[in-house]
Formats: sequence, C-alpha cells, structure tokens
Amino acid sequence: MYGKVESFEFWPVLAPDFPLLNVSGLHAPFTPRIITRCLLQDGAEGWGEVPCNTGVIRVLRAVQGEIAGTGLSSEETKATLAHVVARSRELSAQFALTDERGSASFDRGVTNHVRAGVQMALHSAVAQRMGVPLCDLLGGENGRRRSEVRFNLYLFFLADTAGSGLDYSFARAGRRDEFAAVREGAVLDAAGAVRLAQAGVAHRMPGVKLVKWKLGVLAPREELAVMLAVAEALGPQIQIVPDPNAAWDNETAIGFIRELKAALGDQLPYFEDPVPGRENMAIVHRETGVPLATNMCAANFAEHEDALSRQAIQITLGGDCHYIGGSDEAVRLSHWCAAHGMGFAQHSNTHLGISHAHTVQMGAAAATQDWPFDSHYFPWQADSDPTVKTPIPVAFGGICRVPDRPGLGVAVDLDGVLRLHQLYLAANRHGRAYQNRDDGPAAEVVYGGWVRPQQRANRWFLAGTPGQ
Ligand code: GKR
Ligand code: MG
Repeated sequence: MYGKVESFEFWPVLAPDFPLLNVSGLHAPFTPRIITRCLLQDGAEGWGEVPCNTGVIRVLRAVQGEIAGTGLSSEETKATLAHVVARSRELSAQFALTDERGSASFDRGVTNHVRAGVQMALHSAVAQRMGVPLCDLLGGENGRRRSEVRFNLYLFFLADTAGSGLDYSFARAGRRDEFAAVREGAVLDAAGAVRLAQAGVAHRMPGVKLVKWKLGVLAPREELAVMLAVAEALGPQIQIVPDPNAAWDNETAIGFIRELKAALGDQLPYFEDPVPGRENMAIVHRETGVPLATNMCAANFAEHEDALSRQAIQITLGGDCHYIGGSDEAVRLSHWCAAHGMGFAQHSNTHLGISHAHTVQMGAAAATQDWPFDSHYFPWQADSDPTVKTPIPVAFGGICRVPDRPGLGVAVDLDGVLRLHQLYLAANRHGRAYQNRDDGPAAEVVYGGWVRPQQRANRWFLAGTPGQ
C-alpha cells in the first residue's frame, strides 16, 4: 500500500562562496556539499543536502543500494534510518573514518551527515507522495506548528583577496546592488562593517530584527568597537548577536560581554559561543548574566542534558538538520527544548537552496521558534545558486513562508546540480582541494604564514598572522 523506494542517489557538488573570515581560517571560493535524491516507485521524489567530506561519500556509496527497495510506512522509514546509522558506524570503524566532531565549528564527522542526507531525501519524497508539505509530515499527528519561519541576517568580516590568485567570481556573479558591491571588497574595520550591515538590511533583509556577526577574527578590543559601531548605525530596533566561535578565554569573554551589554542593553539579547566547552560557558554566563547560545558545546542530546544541568547555555542552535542527523531529529530537539525551558533556534553553514528549504520546513514543524534562525543563504549563496528553480524567498522582516506545494516545496534543477557536480570533479581531479571543508588553505594563501588556532594561545584569526 505504501510502495517502495526506487532509488537513492547523491552528487558531491561545490557551492560558490565568499572570502568569509572566522576563527578557523578563510572560506575558499567553493565549499563542498552533497546533494541527495530519493525516487519512489510511483515517481515522487525527495531531495537532501548535507556538508561533504570523503567519509560521508564513502558511506553513502556503500549504503545507497541498501536503501533502494525499502518500504515507506513510518515504521519502515524509521527502520531504514536506523539501519543507515548502524551501517555508517560500522563502516566508519572499518575504514578508520573520523566519525567525531573536529575542532572547527563546522566539523561533525560522518554518521550525522549520512543520516541527515538520507532522511531529508526520504521524508521529502514521502511527503510529496502524500501530497503534503514536508513540515506537515515532520510535525507528527498535529502537523505543522506555523507557516512562517524567521531568519536573521548573518554577516562576516571579509578578507582582501586581491592579488592572491583565489577566484571568487562564481559567487560574485549575479545580482548587482549595493550589498553586492560592498561584498566584493574587504570588510575588516568598523566603517566597512557598518556599510555591509546597512546594505545587507536594505537590500537583502529589509525589516530584519536581528543581525548575527561572526567574530573571532580581529583582536577583541577592535571587534568590540566594530559591534558598537554596527549597533549604533542599525539602531535599537535591530538586535545584534556576536559569535566568536569560542576564540576567547573566560577573562576576555567576560570583559567583552559586560562592556557590550552595558552599552547595548536589550539590543544584545544573547551571545553565542564566547568560550570553548560547557564548563567555561557556565562560568561566563554566571559572571555576565547574559544568556548564551551554542552550536558548538552542545550538539547532541546528551550534551544538551549536560549543558542544561550546568546552566551553560540558555539557547541552542542545535536544531540544524545537517548536524543533529536530520530534520526529524531537529524537531525532536525542539520538543526537548520546549519541555526544559531552553530557547530553540538553528545554526547554518555555507549551503544551497535545498538545505534552505529543509530549514524552513523544519522550522515550521518545530515545537517552538524562539529566535530567528541563522542562514548563510540570503547574504551569501542565494544570488549564485543554480540548484533550485524556485528557491523559498525571504519577505519583509526576514520571514520565509512554507511553500504551498507538497514535499520539500522547491523545484530542484538537476542541470544546476550536475553543473556544480562537474565543478567538484574538476577541482578534485588533480589537487583534491575541495574534498573536505577546510578554511586553513585559503587563509595560508592570503595571509602567508598564518598559523591555525589550535597551535597558539590567542585563537582569533588575526593573532595567527605573522607580525601580530
Ligand atoms: O561558516 O565560517 C563559517 C561559520 O563559522 C560556520 O562554520 C559556523 O559553523 O556559522 C557557524 C556558527 O554559527 O558557528
Ligand atoms: Mg556559532
């Protein structure tokens, strides 16, 4: 009665990117992703998108034939996903794959991504077959909780890459406006940051309520001045949330947060990952009284339990389908958060329109959406994304509406996917430059002699450049 999966396929692709700076380095001109597709016997199709690394590819290759032919009742899809997880763990051990979290905020091993890539494609195909938007399936008995999901505007410092030989022209092609113009140059000081923020609000997210800024790049005192300038330029109706990806020690973080809170009051609603580890996060929260959020120190259910008992975080961005193992798991986390009084939101990495659509569907199904979700998509990837014919647009206030279509709700452009797949194949044919995301090599090219944060005391990006 439910039918079966006809085939499960996947394509590693390269997503065009900008020279964004963070504590782990500099984004290269492309970021590897994997697009997954599930076709059902009756012709329904579903799509997924996850971060790419060689381990994920190896496991997906091994299990793809085992997904074909599986049944589609909810018990059967659960069993398929449990099988995929078990196989991924077994294969990771057998091939000695790193199935654990790495030190960069974007590293999450293999099995979470494998499960997410299969779950997203499988469930969006089932929803399409049932004739309902994915969020109605993810929401369980009562379906979706809302039809509008809120996003923040997520901005970064940008490196000056002129003369480096790195070619960011793919991402830069497309829409021309003031934001695109500012985005083409370096943003490394308060004046540049104010220009980027103002142009971003005016041209990408009018009416947005919250701007997130990636710190951990300049020395903390300089970043404090930048945050104060951006907050003043945007005005009190737009909140600011900094995220240095745990680049600081407790003393630096406590001083920074106290000073910023004293100046901004409610314009600083919470602060993201100032320091590494749940123990340090608990200390910084206790000393500053400012709510803390994370996508680093709590990424699975056990870590959330521990974070709650220590009062290390008050908000989680752990509702990220790609890192928690799928959008069903993200929705499950949202219920856990609602039951335990923890704020729920979601984190984002460089991604394309399929991931964006899953984020919207997950957000609509989640028990709560306490804070706007992060999205790299609108400021960075949307303008050059060839993978979806009808991306979910962002409306006034950073709002994305669930499309009134069954399944994932976007029309995927297979030609566009294959174009980015060809880029992946061509880039990795000789150099293997883009098999795993790594922000170190581009940093080394642009800032000759740059030293990775693991090898120094002051972890912010510029402290790793010669002469600093
Ligand atoms: O893409 O540079 C980046 C971000 O730093 C990303 O990797 C983080 O995982 O956006 C993320 C965050 O909130 O920490
Ligand atoms: Mg973060």
